[in-house]
Amino acid sequence: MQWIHILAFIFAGLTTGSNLRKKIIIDTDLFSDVDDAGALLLACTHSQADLLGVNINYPSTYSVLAASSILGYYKHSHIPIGVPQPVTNRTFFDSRAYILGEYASKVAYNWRQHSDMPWMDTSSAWDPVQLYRKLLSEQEDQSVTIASIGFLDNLSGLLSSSADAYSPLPGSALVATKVKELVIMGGAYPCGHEYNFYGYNASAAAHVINTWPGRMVFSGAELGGPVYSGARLTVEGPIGDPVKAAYQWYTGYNQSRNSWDPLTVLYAIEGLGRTFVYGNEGGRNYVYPDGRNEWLQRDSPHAQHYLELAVSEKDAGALLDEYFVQGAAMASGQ
Ligand SMILES: *[C@@H]1O[C@H](CO)[C@@H](O)[C@H](O)[C@H]1NC(C)=O
Ligand SMILES: *[C@@H]1O[C@H](CO)[C@@H](O)[C@H](O)[C@H]1NC(C)=O
Ligand SMILES: *[C@@H]1O[C@H](CO)[C@@H](O)[C@H](O)[C@H]1NC(C)=O
Ligand SMILES: CC(=O)N[C@H]1CO[C@H](CO)[C@@H](O)[C@@H]1O
Repeated sequence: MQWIHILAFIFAGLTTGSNLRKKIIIDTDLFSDVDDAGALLLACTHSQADLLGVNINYPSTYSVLAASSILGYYKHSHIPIGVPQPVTNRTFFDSRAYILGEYASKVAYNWRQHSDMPWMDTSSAWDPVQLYRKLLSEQEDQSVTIASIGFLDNLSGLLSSSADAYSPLPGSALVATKVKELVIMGGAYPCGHEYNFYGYNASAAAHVINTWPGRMVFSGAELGGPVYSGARLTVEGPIGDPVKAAYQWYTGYNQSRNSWDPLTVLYAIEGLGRTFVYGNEGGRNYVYPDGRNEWLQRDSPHAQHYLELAVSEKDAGALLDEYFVQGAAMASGQ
């Protein structure tokens, strides 16, 4: 695995402080799975990422506060966070396997000194659609990458939005003008029935995927499912790191987790690089009303792709682990 270390260091060195950094907005549930926390670690610490904002798409107080604590810990407290109101106080409980542990409330509370939201008070969070409209309107045309690693409701709201103080463009035109690429963890390829599309509001998923006026790249269940990461962070990560703690609470010490979301964000930041290839030639994704999806051999006005790994599953997991451990070490000043 030595080449991975060397590569990651070269990459980090070459790109630090460069203006090649990708402008990224993350739309995350940060609730039932810990891989969203790994994805946020990447987005905050990867030298090629310029995080503009984070929208939460699961309406839990703890998801918002956990995001605020994590961003604050990684010195990104200036990054705005959006959530649809009203929020509930729901927490995750693993009623399927009774193995996975809840982490969002614990990260939110124990790192609350890093958050700029008062404990249990999310009233300063943005409305997600307004936040999208503000952030997009401030950026150059075709410059923003959105990484969707949860439910699609906020993005559906963005597409349906009207002109406002931020932009005279309706949502769809604003997206077509400002967004370079929408990267989505959801669905399965070439076809399947995956949670992010059916689990919350399948109509919102269908609306976004079937009508998005620009380029889309998909990361399916089969991409990140067999790639495991996180164990090294729980062993080697600095003691005060919130994402290390989140993985420890969720999976346990030296245990790994599937890498759906961090792989998706890695693609959003680095593009294909050495890690990914496109799995399709032409065609487009289609989402049915029940959240099933299928790759249709039908032309699309904007390029659509789904991702496959260009490296082994083991090497992809090792690369993520390397980024987690390096990013966490850097953030703690080690
Ligand atoms: C969530 O908990 C806080 C603090 O206990 C309480 O003030 C608030 O009303 C609760 N929110 C809901 C929706 O129950
Ligand atoms: C589901 O999404 C659709 C499309 O965005 C929206 O019209 C509808 O109100 C949403 N339903 C719920 C229950 O949020
Ligand atoms: C972590 O787990 C790996 C294998 O799963 C093992 O080789 C290693 O010794 C463990 N490390 C610690 C510190 O427990
Ligand atoms: C499910 C969900 O959270 N959807 C929301 C996305 O954002 C818009 C406005 O910001 C809300 O009205 C939706 O309810």
